[in-house]
Amino acid sequence: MNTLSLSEHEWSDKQLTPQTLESAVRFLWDDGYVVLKNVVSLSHIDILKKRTLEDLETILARPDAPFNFNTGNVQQDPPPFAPFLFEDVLLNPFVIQISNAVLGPRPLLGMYSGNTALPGGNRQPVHPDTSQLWPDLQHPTPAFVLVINIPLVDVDARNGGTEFWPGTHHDTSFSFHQGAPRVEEKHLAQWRTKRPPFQVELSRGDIVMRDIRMWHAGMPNQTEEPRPMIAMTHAPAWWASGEVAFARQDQEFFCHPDLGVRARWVEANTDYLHHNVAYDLQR
Ligand SMILES: O=C(O)CCC(=O)C(=O)O
Repeated sequence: MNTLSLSEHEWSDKQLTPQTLESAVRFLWDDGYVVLKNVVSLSHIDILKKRTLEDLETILARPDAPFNFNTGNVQQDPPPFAPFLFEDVLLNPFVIQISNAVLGPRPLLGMYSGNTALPGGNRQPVHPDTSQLWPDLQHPTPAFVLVINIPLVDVDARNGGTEFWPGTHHDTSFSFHQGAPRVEEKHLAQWRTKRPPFQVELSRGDIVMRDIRMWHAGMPNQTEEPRPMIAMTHAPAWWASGEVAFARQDQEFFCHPDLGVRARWVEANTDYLHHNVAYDLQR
């Protein structure tokens, strides 16, 4: 795995060295992902995990629960208001440096959501979250959206570590401008011989950043415990993502010189558990 552990200096300066930054950019370009070890406070992770597991009951009680591809993976937003907003989650300085280096100055946060892998679920079909910008490109474009995942529990193959297909973000032979994002078996077979997929292993406190085009799949959670994981996106301002509903009272929290937010400012008690919808669901 492409893993970066930060030095004490980087920690105290809240600043990556040029060498670490270059490694992160190179990992994202070459393979489509990079893991930053131990960059979120565990006390923040535990607060978010507790609330997320409480909220899960409400989401699963919905007759229209927002399952992704199958009933083993549910879309779940973290609480989008204080006291659940943490700088090392939403405005992580290391993540912001990397996304500025990859995407250009001051990208926008365009999604604050998550995926919970439920005990006993099936695997998802392999998919990218967004296609190449145009079909049949001769050369891949630079990255235009980064997905930032933060697991709220330790993750490995037992509890549904996401399956990654490194390098596939540059495969311009697959695009889904029409139809579903599911990658067909003929494409998977070609990659399997060239560069087989693997399941990510992450500890609480780690962050994984990935190019949104990289193929991946949510995997079965074979344990008794749900596996919650936050998902955010960073993208340049020209990328038309949706808006994230954050509380008006928290506007100041999001003022940052190097990261904007595509926000819809709402009242703090606005319902955040009933707005996602199921995606390409096969029951
Ligand atoms: O939950 C995961 O591990 C990945 C989920 C995913 O890729 C999706 O729902 O699009």
